[in-house]
Amino acid sequence: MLTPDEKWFFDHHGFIILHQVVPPDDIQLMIELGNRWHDMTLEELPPPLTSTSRSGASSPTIAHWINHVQYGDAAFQRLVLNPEIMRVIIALTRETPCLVDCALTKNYTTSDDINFHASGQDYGVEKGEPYAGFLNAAISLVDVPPGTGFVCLPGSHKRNFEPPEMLSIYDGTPTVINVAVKAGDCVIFTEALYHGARRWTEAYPRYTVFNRYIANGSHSALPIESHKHLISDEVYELEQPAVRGQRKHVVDRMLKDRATCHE
Ligand SMILES: O=C(O)CCC(=O)C(=O)O
Repeated sequence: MLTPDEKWFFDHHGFIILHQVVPPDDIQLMIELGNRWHDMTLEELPPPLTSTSRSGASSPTIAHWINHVQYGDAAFQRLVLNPEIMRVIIALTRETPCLVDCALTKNYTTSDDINFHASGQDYGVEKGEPYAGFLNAAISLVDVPPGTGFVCLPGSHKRNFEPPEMLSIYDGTPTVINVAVKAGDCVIFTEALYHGARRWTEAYPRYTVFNRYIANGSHSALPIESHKHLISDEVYELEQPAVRGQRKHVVDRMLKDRATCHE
């Protein structure tokens, strides 16, 4: 599922970049939906869409996100099941992914910086294969030029030592990497990696879909039983708890599709 070069890159850096994995029509549609939903008040959002960033607990200038967008349109479900992204997610979760979040974030030039943070320490190499217990697939819907957007401390996912406290997201290489991407690119990173985001600089807003997956267990937010009719059976199954050693039908189907493609 992962090439030797990809395994090396992910193990070394804590992230991997997949180029041009989303069809342009879907990118356009997701931006249009983003514009519509981000202009709505919390009460106007079509259920079960919501925005935990607007609960009042966060800074008003935080880069706002809309949660559960996969229930809002099939384009986000296609992204959740994107074969190229899932190829990497399936490999890194040891074939037991559970989708725990699907959020569409909009950054303006006035949105706050996001300082370095990380979640969990669930990263390792087992029998020569990299494993990550908590993954984020960040799909950019717009071009993100150098100097703005995603940053990380490469290698920090190994957590052998904690990073110095004084590091800034504006520090340069070799300590801090800033990842420039094009619309349709996806950065998959382990949440164990220290990461953040520099202030947005462009005249157009930055749109990113963050699809988060875990390799074991589940999250209380998903699936949303009252609205399961809005998602496909495969997305619903992907939201079911992940159990080590128990492969979901959707994963079986995707592995079979890949095998057929390579026959
Ligand atoms: O905006 C970004 O690229 C980083 C977002 C982030 O730090 C997060 O989702 O935890």
